[in-house]
Amino acid sequence: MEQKPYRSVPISPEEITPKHLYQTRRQFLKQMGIVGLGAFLAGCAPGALESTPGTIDSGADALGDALTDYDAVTGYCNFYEFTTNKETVDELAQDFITQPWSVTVDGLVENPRTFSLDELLSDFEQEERVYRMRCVEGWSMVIPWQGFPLHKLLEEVQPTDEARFVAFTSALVPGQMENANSDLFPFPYREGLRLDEARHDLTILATGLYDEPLPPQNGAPVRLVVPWKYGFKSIKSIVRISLVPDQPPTLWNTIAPQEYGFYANVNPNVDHPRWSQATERRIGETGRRETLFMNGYAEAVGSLYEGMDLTEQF
Ligand SMILES: Nc1nc2c(c(=O)[nH]1)N[C@H]1C(S)=C(S)[C@@H](COP(=O)(O)O)O[C@H]1N2
Ligand SMILES: [Mo]
Repeated sequence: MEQKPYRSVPISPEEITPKHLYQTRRQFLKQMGIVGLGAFLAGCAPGALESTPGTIDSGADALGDALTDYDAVTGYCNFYEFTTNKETVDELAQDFITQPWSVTVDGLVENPRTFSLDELLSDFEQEERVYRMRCVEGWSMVIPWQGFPLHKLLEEVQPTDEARFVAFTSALVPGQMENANSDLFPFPYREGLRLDEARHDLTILATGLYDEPLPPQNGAPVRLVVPWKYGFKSIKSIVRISLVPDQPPTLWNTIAPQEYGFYANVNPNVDHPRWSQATERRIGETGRRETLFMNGYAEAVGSLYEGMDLTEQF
C-alpha cells in the first residue's frame, strides 16, 4: 500500500538546501555506504514497502528504483509553451518570472481565494514525495518532489456538493514563452481531474524537487503531480484551479481525444494508437522496463476506478 507510508518532511522556504550542498551530502552518504540501503530493504523484505517509503536519502522510490539524476530531471523536460525540444526547455525557460505568483482557486467552492506563492509555501506543510513519472511517449523517471497534497488546499476552499471535477490552467506569458501564440497548440495548457482523484493523498502540488525550489522548466513555481497518470496530466506553472460540475476540456484531449484520454491512467494494456505502452525507457538506464499498471500505484488508487471499463475510459 503506497498511500500511507510517505512521511512528512517539514521544509521551510529558508531551509531549502542548495543543490551543491545536497550533492555533497549525497556523496558523503555514498562513501558511507548508506545510499541505496533503503532500496535494498525495499527490494528484499516482504512488507518493506510499508516501512521503507522512498526518500531522497534512501536514493530510491518505494519499489527500490533509483532516483533519476538531477541533470536529467531538469534537462529533459516537456514544456510546450517554451519549445517542443525537451533538451532546450531549461535554457528557454531560465528567465521565466515566477515571483510574484498567485494561484486563484474558484468555481464551486464556499471560500474562493487567491493564494500567493508565499502562502502556498508557508500555510501548507511541505512534504517529500518520491514518485515515478511515466510520460505517455514511453519514457520515465523517478523524481523526489517537495510539495503538499492537493486535498489540503481543497479543504481550505471547501468544494460545494455540486463540484465534481477540478480544472487546472497554466500561466501563459507571450513575452516569455516562445510558443505562446503557436497555431499548433490551443494554449493556455489546461488539465483536469475528477474531484475524488484530486482529493487522493498521492495527488500533490509540487513546489520543489531535489530539495530546491522548482526550476522553471519543471513547472515553477507550483505544478501538479499525479503519479499514476501519464505525465501530461501533471500540469505546470499553475495559475488557476476551478471546481466545476462537468468534465472540463483539457489541451491534449481536445487536440487528439483518441490518443490522449481524459483519465490517462498509466496502462500497459491500452496502447497509444501509434505505439505500444507495454514498456518504457527509464531515463539513465539502457534497455526497456515493463510498464506497471497505474504506474505501480494500483493498490493505492485502484478503487477510484471500480466499475469503469479502463479500455473505453482511458
Ligand atoms: N503547462 C504545461 N504542463 C505540462 C506540459 C506542458 O507542455 N505544459 N507537459 C506535460 C508532460 S507531456 C509531461 S511528461 C510532464 C513533464 O514534466 P517534467 O518535464 O517536469 O518531467 O509535464 C507535463 N506538464
Ligand atoms: Mo508527457
